[in-house]
Amino acid sequence: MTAKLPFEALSVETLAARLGANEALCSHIGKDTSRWNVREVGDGNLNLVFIVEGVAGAAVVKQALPYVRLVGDSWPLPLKRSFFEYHALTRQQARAPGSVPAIHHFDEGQALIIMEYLSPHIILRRALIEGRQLPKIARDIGLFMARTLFRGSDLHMATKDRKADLALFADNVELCDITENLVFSDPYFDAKMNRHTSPQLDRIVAELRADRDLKVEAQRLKHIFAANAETLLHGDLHSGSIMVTDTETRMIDPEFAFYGPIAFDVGMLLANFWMAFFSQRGHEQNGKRDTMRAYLLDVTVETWSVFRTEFSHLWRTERTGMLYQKSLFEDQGDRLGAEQALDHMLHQVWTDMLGFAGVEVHRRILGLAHNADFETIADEDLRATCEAKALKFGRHIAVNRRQIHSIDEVNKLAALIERENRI
Ligand code: SR1
Ligand code: MG
Repeated sequence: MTAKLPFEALSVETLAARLGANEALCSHIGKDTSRWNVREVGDGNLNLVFIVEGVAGAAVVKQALPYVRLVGDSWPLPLKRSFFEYHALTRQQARAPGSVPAIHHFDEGQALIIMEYLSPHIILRRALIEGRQLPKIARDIGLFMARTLFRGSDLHMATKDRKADLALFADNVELCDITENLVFSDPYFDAKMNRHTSPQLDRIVAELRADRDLKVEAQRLKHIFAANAETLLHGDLHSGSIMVTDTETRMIDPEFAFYGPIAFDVGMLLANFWMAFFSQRGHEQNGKRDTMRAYLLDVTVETWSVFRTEFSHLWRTERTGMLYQKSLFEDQGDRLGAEQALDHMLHQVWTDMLGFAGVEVHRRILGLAHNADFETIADEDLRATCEAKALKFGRHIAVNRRQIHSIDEVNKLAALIERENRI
């Protein structure tokens, strides 16, 4: 038996020596390490990401660090997030084949995953900032969400398997804690790591922190997030966790995976499309972005529609779990009962999705982890104008979520707020 080596962070200089004997990596890129070219490309908040190219191909080596990369070693974070990422990727691949990168190797002790190098894919957020209209994202992401969220729940899984998975992912405590604080609480008080475009947004920030209805709603959503262990979530499904070409869409980075409410992934994702929409005004140096704005709203409509349609299809064809059993409905000739229950469930997902989207918008403008959509707007007054509109929109959909009935209604509001001259 080989002794387990203590964890050691990789570097561009050490990677070839450390992984030169790794069979999985060598089989994908070639074993002549003298021909390996290693680049560190991680631009996320948490991990190291290397692209390793050899004579026979390329691969990605992702390694967790024992702290939050964005903040430094003053904020320790367990390496086990790599374990949860690996297990989430295997489940997502089984439930939505072809939607995530292929895994070549996982080393739990070194917290590293060797996986497929996606090329010429780029991060979706970057594409949207550049004004690129990707034709397939709404369909691909809508299907991914419906398939993973339905098939990871008690609607589909054997309850014994779901409970085992629930227990496995329940240990992803520290990453849940990040979301619980950063998304649902920090934006609404003077938390230490918060920042915002100042002084332009100071007045609005004070108003939001004094907004009782908003704070009650944010805590209600936090309660749902923490207590409603419905399905295995991606847990961090924003446009920075998706890689695209015109013809392909792949979801990456599910290290925040845990059992939570279906509506969370959907809300976080749509929030990032709405933020891309509100940020476009800041990216008009080379021409107006009217068609890009229209495209982004269309993407939200199509994503929600594909999600609903596929979720409904799976409900009718794969409802094999312990919830809403067919023995109570279809087997008694009561198809209507099953459809009624489906409508109720989708209505709940819709209502909660709006709430999660609202608070996601707020935390990306007021909290620690901001979005490049707004951050790359160099003119601070212009950035603040875009951000203020997004904040207003987020507040409306979070607080009024039970009174909003369609995505067209939401998008009409977004378009109205976006065209306002005063903030
Ligand atoms: C301290 S981590 C900040 C954020 O980065 C990740 O991508 C998650 O979105 C998290 O909330
Ligand atoms: Mg990430």
